This record gives sequence, structure tokens and C-alpha cells, in this order.
Amino acid sequence: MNKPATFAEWAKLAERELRDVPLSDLERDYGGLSIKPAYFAEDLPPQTAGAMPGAEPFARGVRATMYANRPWTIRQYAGFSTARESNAFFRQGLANGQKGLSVAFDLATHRGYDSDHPRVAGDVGKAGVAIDTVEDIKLLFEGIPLDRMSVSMTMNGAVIPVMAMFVVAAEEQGVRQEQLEGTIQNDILKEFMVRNTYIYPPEPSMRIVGDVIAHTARRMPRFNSISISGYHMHEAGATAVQELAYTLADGREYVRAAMARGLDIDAFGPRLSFFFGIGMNFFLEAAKLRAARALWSEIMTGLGAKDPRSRMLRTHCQTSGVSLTEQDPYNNVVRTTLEALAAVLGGTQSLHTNSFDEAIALPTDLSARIARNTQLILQHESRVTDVVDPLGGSYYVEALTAELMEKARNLIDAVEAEGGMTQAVQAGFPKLAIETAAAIRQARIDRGEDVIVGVNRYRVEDAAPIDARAIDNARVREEQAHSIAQVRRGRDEARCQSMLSALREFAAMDEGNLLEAAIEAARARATLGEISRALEDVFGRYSAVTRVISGVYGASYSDDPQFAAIAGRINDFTSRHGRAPSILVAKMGQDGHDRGAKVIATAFADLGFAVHLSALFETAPEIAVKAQELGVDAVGISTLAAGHNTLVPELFTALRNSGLKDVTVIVGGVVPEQDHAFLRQCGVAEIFGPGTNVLEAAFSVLNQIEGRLSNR
Ligand code: MLC
Ligand code: 5AD
Repeated sequence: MNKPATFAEWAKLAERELRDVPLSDLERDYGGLSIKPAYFAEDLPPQTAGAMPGAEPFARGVRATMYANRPWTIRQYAGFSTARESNAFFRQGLANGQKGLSVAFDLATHRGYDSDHPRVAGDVGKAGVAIDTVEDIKLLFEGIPLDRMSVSMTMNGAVIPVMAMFVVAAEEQGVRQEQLEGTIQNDILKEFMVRNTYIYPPEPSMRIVGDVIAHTARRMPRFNSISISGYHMHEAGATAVQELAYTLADGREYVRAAMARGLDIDAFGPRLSFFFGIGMNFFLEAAKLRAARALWSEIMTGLGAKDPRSRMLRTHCQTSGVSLTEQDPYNNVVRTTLEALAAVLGGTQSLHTNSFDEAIALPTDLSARIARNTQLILQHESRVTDVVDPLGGSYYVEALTAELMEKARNLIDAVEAEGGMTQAVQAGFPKLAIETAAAIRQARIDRGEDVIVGVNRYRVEDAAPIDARAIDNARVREEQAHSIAQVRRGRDEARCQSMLSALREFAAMDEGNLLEAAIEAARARATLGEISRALEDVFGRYSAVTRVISGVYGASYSDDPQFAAIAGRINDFTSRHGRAPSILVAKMGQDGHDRGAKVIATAFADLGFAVHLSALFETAPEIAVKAQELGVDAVGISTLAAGHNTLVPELFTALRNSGLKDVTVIVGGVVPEQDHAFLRQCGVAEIFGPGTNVLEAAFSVLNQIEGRLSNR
């Protein structure tokens, strides 16, 4: 028999085929991973031999039989408007092949406000379902037996009131806590890093995480106490290595926090779960899940876990939102299919497939059906479930898995050297590293180095707009205010207040379990806002410092004529006016998605604009005051959670009240075509959707500013 071919042998053949092109031209860099154009037996890492699905370190999957015996859970993340409407949507999904539930809450709920709070007018019912009281949760699960349906709830900041209300609602449905099956996200560290729906400062927030883990370990044996999430890092622009390393480092931090509260690692270890984002780099994403499992087994062994189930990384995955485009949106069906297949070949336990209207609005009934059917087709038609870990033994995938592990391990060690993730998050370096990766990626797309079909290549110029789901937040708000009032009228006020006081005392004394105390308050019909407020009275509300990184976007353009042309025009403006054109990049309402705002701020600053970045969670009047104080030429609103139709008119009123009639207002983010006319009528000068070329945007903004100045 011939000995196995080597890279060196193959390189000779390849060079002949390439003629004048050097072989090194075929090498790729995946965010710090160097990828060769071909792999051979010599690349197989030694641990590949003998690796078995269902056995440690689990690279090949956590179950021996995987999907051959039981396919992954089709678990579509959903929620919008009222509990009643979301319940109907859930039931429709379940009747048509969905297997698990996953609740999306609105941003008012995430940030611990009742729907009638003045700061959340633009957010109620918009990006998820509005929840204020136990009655809402009961409606949300009406007709859904909570002892038989596993429910994931994406909640972090307001995890205490939401878990408490879930437990009470189940009880009143006749289901004991012990029977509840599901997952609570409860991952606060990544909120401070990327997702931004925190409420309290990091330290008390970590106590809350620990209390939820402790309570579930004691009382809810079938409930996953946390979903340690890389998804949001992925969406914020993290490389695969960053997503892996920071997520697993977060996991290690939570384990230590729980152990510090006196819990035995094997009492809670088996119920830790994970969540990853799956993008378009097909084999990389599949390998990422394999690497995650093997690394987690290593980490948990190091922390002293004895039970193999504690060392088993079980994960949910969601296809990537950031990979989907507003332009030519049907392409997103294809993208989501590929990403779903990568998640499945990587061995996920549970999966959400995004809808093709992702970059426009929340899913319609049609787009949700296609997203769900994508998974059903994979399960029933593609035959990919028949054989366990079909990628096992692939020279490339195994080598990639090993390289991901090595690079992620190094980054985890670097976090450790900084004192662990709580410290690192407070110092802010993982966030800056992810923002840097995001700016580099944006520049690659703007320069056409990364091709996005329908965006920077093969564009369709006159695509017809698609239907988008519209939500009447004013109506939802009114209905919620009405039901809050009704609950308050019906409750024993003295009992409710005494439960809230008890909760406040536990918080202040650093004693007792906050979730247990909150369950009593929820039973007494305290609202979500009241429970959250009781904790806020003690812990305070956290406000993060916003920072703009500089130089990264510009550095990608060192020799670019278009970049130089715009920078030159800005330079002319600066000499003519004795100052740079200035812009306030602003976020309003409870929408904490800040990747877009950060990328724009960085790029505009590199081009020569004077850029100011607002804090998160501002009201329209607060932004107007800031614009006036700074004397900016333009305000750029970044909107990703559909609050713009409420907040942008408020901003114009506030600007007028501050005497600012000449400020150019532009809007960027997720803005359905249906909303454009309304926003323009309000006075918005430009609307930049997802996929906008940043240099082109800078050029239009400069034109708008110059136009206004010359009209004065
Ligand atoms: C599975 N089982 C098997 C098997 N495969 N038994 C025998 N043979 C096999 N081959 C068993 C399991 O052991 C388990 O039982 C049961 O079947 C269910 O399987 P599972 O694999 O545990 O799946 P599931 O219940 O779906 O749990 C998956 C999970 C969980 C562990 C990843 O944490 C989860 O559902 N996460 C979802 C998180 C989510 O939806 N997040 C949305 C975020 S959206 P047993 O008895 O062992 O339990 C978001 C966006 C945003 O964050 O920002 O807003
Ligand atoms: N319903 C359905 N999907 C949602 N997502 C966010 N909110 C909802 C919702 N209410 C999805 C989108 C987004 C990701 C974070 O989750 O795909 O990119």
C-alpha cells in the first residue's frame, strides 16, 4: 500500500496547476487561524484516534446515538406584542412541528420596567412580548402544559422577577417547580460585554446569577440554570476564537461563583448549558462546537467535576442574524439553511433558525413557517440525522477543531491572567477586542474583500419590498397599563408591600436567596417593575461608560482612493470652518444593540469627523440636550429594536424645543421600508439600512451637513 500523501507532495502538484500564482495565495486567515488549502492524514491530531460520540471529551457529541436516536430540539425564539398574541403564535408553531418554546421578552421587561413606565414608551411589545405580572405569564402559556413542554426564557437583567413569575404561573397551572423543564439564560457577563440588557452593577448581578443556580439546583432538577452565551458576541462581531474563549471563560467564572456560594460542582454542573451563534463559515462553525465541548470537559475537570454530566457541554444554537441582509432578502433562506446544517453537523442539542426578514422586522407567519420548515426538512428529508458525527475524522475539520482549541485556550489563559471574566469585563478589554474585530469585518465588506451576495456584489436595484410585521406599541402599552391596574386593584396591598420589603432586606443583608424571596412577592402579585425596583433600591442601576476605538477602520484603508477622497473633503470642511464636521451617534430607548453605532462612530472618527457617542438608554429630550451642549451638526440615531416610529418624532419635538432647527438627523439600523416615508416626513435626512457602505454613508452625511450650513 502507498504511504499517505503529504502536504509537501500535494504542493508540487498544486504549484504546477497554479503556474505563476504562489501557493501561499490560497491560504486564508479566519480571525487569527491560518487555513491551508488542503489537509492530509498528517494533520489529524493524535486525540482523534479512538474518539467516540458520547464519551469524553465529547468533541464528537454528548450522546452516543445523537440524532440517530433523537433529533435536536426545534426551538424557535419568539415573542411580540401581548402575551395573548404571543401565545397564539407559540401554539401555531407547536402545531406545525416546533418541539420546544423559547420566549423573547420586550426590552422594557429586560430592563426591569413595567410597560407603563415613561422611559419605555418606544419599546413595549416591540422586540419581544410585554410582561408585567404573573397574569401575563399565565396567558403566555395558556393551553401549554408546563410539565411537558420545555421552555427557554431569554432573560438576564430581570431574571429574578421573570423566574419568580414563571414558577408561580406554573404552580397556578397545577405544575410544581420540580417538574419544570427548560432553560433560563441568566448570563449577565455577556450583557456587560455585548448585549447590554443589564440592570444592576456587575457584582450584585453575579450574586443574582448564583442565587438562580442555587435555587434551581435545590428545587428544579430538570431546569437548566443558565445558558452561557457566545451568540451575542458572535453578533457583535467576535471571531470564532473570541466567541469560544470568552464564552467558556464566562462559564468558568459562573462555576466559581456558584462554588463560592457553597454549592458542590456536581450538584449544579450537569444543568449548565450553552448557546452559540452559527455564521456562514461552514466548517469553522461546525468545528467551533466540537472544540467548545472538548474544552469545556477540560475546564470542568480542572475545576474538580467528577460527574461526567458536569463535563458535558450541551448547547443551543441560533443561525446568525448579522449574516442576513436587507437587500435581496430571499437569499437569507439559503444562508440560514447552510448555517443550520453547520450547527447540526457540529452536534447542537437545540436550534433556532432565523427568518429571512431578520434585517427588516420580526418574523411574519410566512417567514416563521419557512424558518421552522428549514429544520423540519433537515430532520426529515436530508438524511443528515442518520449517522452520528459525520464530520468525525475529516482531516480538515479535526485539525481545525484542534487549532480552535489551542487558540481559544490561549485567550482563556489571558483572561485568567487578568483575574477572570468579572474583572476583564469591568476593565472592558474583551468588549474592545470584539469591537475591533467588528470594525475590521465592516471594512472588509465595504472594500469588497468579503463578498456578500446582493449587497456588495450581484445587487438587485429594484427589489420589491416584502411584507413586514408591524406592532402597535401604543395599543400594547394601553392594554398592559390596564391589566397592571387590574392586578393592583385585586391584590392584598399590605401583603404585597411586606414581601417587597423582605426582598429588599435580603438584598441589603447579602443573605437569603433572592429568587426565593421574589417568588413570594410574585405570588402576592407584585409587578415585574416593583420586584426589580426593590433590588435596584439596594444595588443601584448600572450605567456603562461608552468608548470609541480609533484607527482600526482607517487602517484597513491605508491606500484607498475613495477613503482618501472623503477624508480630503472632510479636511477641506475643517479648514474652511475652523472645526471638523461633528456628529452625535445616539441610542434611544432600551435598545442596547450597539455594534452598528460603534462601527459608525469608529469609522467616521477615522475619516475626520468629530464624533460623540451617547450613553445607552437615553430619552429623546436627553439626546436633544446633549446635541445642544455639544453644538453638533448632525445626530445619527441607531435603531435596532423598532422603537424609531415613537422615538424619532419625540426627538424632533425635543430638538425644536431646544431651539435646534438646523441639525441634520439621520437614522441607521433596522428600518422597514414601510416606515421610511413617515420618518422622512418627520424630517429625517437619510436612512441607512443594514449593509450600507460606511464610506458612502459618510459622504451623504457630509453633503447633508454642508447643504444645511449653506442654506443658513
Ligand atoms: C437527547 N436526549 C437523548 C438523546 N438526545 N436521550 C437519548 N438518546 C439521545 N440521542 C434526551 C436528553 O438527555 C434530555 O433529557 C432530553 O432528551 C432533551 O434533550 P436535550 O438535548 O437536553 O435538548 P433540550 O431539552 O432542547 O435542551 C437543550 C439545551 C437547553 C440543554 C441546550 O439549555 C436549551 O433548550 N436551550 C435553549 C436556549 C434558547 O432557546 N435560547 C434562546 C436565546 S435567543 P434529560 O432528562 O437528560 O434532560 C437570544 C437572542 C437575544 O438570546 O439576544 O434576544
Ligand atoms: N422574535 C423572533 N426572533 C427574534 N430575535 C430577536 N427577537 C426576536 C423575536 N422577538 C432573533 C433575531 C435576532 C436574534 C438576537 O434573535 O434573529 O438577531
